[in-house]
Amino acid sequence: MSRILSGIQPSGALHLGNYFGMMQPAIALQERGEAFYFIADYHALTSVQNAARLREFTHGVALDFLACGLNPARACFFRQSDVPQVTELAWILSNVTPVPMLQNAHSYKDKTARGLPASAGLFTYPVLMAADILLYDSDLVPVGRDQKQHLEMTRDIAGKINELYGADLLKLPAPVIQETTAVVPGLDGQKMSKSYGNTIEIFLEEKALRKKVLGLKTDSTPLEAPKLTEDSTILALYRLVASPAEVEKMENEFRTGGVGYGEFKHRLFAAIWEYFAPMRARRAELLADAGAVERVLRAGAERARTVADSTLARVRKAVGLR
Ligand code: AQP
Repeated sequence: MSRILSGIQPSGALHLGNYFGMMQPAIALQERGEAFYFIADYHALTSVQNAARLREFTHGVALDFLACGLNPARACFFRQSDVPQVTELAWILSNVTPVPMLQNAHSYKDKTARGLPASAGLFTYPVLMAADILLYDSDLVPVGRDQKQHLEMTRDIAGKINELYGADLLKLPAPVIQETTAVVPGLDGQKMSKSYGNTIEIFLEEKALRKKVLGLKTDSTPLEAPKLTEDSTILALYRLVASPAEVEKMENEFRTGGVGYGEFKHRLFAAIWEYFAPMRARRAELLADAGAVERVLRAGAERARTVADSTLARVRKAVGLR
C-alpha cells in the first residue's frame, strides 16, 4: 500500500490555492493508501514569529483541514513539532545537501526578493521538507506546482544519502501534481499566495467573501463586448467550484458579450459560497467540541512518532551515530 504524505504551513488562514492545490487531492488520496498529513509549524517559524499567532494559526489550520474532509480514521494527522525527530533527520540530511542547490531554490529567491529576511531557517527550508517526507518513507506527495522543485531536491538528497550509506536506506518519493489545479490564481491573476496579498480564504464570512471576490482584478472590456476566456481569473476560479453546465454558460457569455464582469463575479462568489457550505457546517460542528482538534493531533502524533523512531533508528545506524 502506498504511503502518502503532505504538509501545510500554519502561516495564516487557508485559501482556495491551498484547498485545490493540496488539500483536495490529499483528502481524495487518504482513501487510497496510508496517509500522513501534518501541520508544518516548524516551517511556519520562518514567517510567523509571534507565539500566540503561531498557536492560533496551527489550531485554525488543523480545524479547517478537518472541516474540509480530512478523516483522522483514515489519515494520521499531526503537528510537525510533536515529532521533533524530523529535526535530527534534517541535520543529517543537511550534511549531504550542496549549498548551491539551496541557493537555486525558487521559493527562497522569491521570498527574499519580496523582503523576507534571509534567515538560515528560510534558506534550509527544503532540507527540513526533505526530512518531513523521508522520515515517513513516503511514496506520494500531493502538492501544488510551487513545491515541485522542493520535491526534486528531496529526491536528490535521498539519492546522495543512499549512494553514501546504502541503496535502500531512504525511499525516493514522487510528487502528485494535478494539472488542473497546479497553480490556482489569486485576485490579481498571479499565483494565489498569502505573501502576495491576493488570497480568497475558504472560511471567510459571507459579506467579506463577497467583497473580496468583487474586488477581483479585470480588464476594461465593456459589458456588451466579447471577453477573452484565456487567462481569465474569473473563469479559472469558476471552473473549480461551478458545475460543468454553469461553466459552459459563462464561457459562452464571455465569447458573445452582453454580460459584464460584475455579474460574472457575483456568480463566482455564489458558487464559492455554495461549494464550501458542507465544509462550513462540519466546521461549526467541530467548533462546538472544544477539545476535538487537539485530541486528533495528539493521537496522530503518537502514531507518527512510532514510524519516525523506526526510520531514524535505521538512519542513525547507517551513518554511524551509534
Ligand atoms: N495558488 C496555489 N495553487 C496551487 N497550490 C497551492 N498551494 C499554495 N498556494 C497554491 C499549495 O498548498 C500547499 C500548502 O502550502 P504551504 O503551506 O507551503 O503554503 P504556501 O505555499 O506557503 O501558501 P502561500 O499562500 O503561497 O504562502 P506563502 O506566501 O507564505 O508562500 C502546498 O502543497 C502548495 O503547493
